[in-house]
Amino acid sequence: MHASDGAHISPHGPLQTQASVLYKGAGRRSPDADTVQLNHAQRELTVKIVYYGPGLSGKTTNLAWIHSRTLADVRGRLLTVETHDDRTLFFDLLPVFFRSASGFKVKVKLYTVPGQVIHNATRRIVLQGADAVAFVADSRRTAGPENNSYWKNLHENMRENGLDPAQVPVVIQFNKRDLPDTKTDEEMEEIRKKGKEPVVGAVAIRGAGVLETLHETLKGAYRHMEATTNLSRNIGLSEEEFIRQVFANIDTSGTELATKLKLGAKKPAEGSR
Ligand SMILES: Nc1nc2c(ncn2[C@@H]2O[C@H](COP(=O)(O)OP(=O)(O)OP(=O)(O)O)[C@@H](O)[C@H]2O)c(=O)[nH]1
Ligand SMILES: [Mg+2]
Repeated sequence: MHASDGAHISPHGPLQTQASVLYKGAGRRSPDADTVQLNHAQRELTVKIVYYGPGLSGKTTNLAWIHSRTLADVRGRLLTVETHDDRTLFFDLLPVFFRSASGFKVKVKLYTVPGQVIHNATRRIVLQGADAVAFVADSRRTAGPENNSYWKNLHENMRENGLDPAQVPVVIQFNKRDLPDTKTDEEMEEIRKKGKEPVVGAVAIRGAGVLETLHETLKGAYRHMEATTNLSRNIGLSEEEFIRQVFANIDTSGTELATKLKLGAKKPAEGSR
């Protein structure tokens, strides 16, 4: 378990329960629907962000850090479904809510996929309807082939779900930069220049780069939703307000993002470690 107040569904519980949680939480859209989940009648917008990547790259660690820094009254519980040795079995889910100035309830749902090879079907289901993806890679040189294989796997699963890899924004996080024999900053810069994806370096166990990755991913999600649904006109939500409202509820103190967004320090989240 990564979060003190997170719900833990036992992997040994009744299968029925696990399956219904999985499908209710992750499969909220039909597989081929690449449309933003906007409910005008209920004045609700749901934004789905998926942390994807190889096993043990640090996806759950990213979510646990965000959870520990998010004010308790705007976040839901960190739901984790994992094995005894802390491997994600189905997914982790952290919901964060705010109300826009125009009166829409905005739910940002952060999911992780299970990285173990055998769980590909689950990865594909959790990826359904993603508005943006944070691809968490291990920076160590030895992890290169694994990162490449999961990068391909991400694109295959996007296509399987009717998501166009050219349209869905992806942010690349190179995590575990505290370990020896990692890609150099220059190599990361090369990757940044070659591709269209933002690239963020991270040490997720210390929180370094975690909020920066979230920020880039949310920006990508907003722009994608704006292009398909015109949120600014339809619900009066600008990119500036979207980003400001999310980070108004997260303690960014001591992170590079605080300087970037010129945010003041906030109270740490209740129950944060
Ligand atoms: N040294 C170091 N270890 C890290 C870092 N981030 C995560 N870890 C460790 O890597 C291990 C795996 O982290 P998780 O967050 O569980 O990885 P995951 O990607 O969710 O793994 P799966 O659920 O199996 O897909 C844990 O022991 C973490 O403490 C980091 O930045 N540096
Ligand atoms: Mg995990």
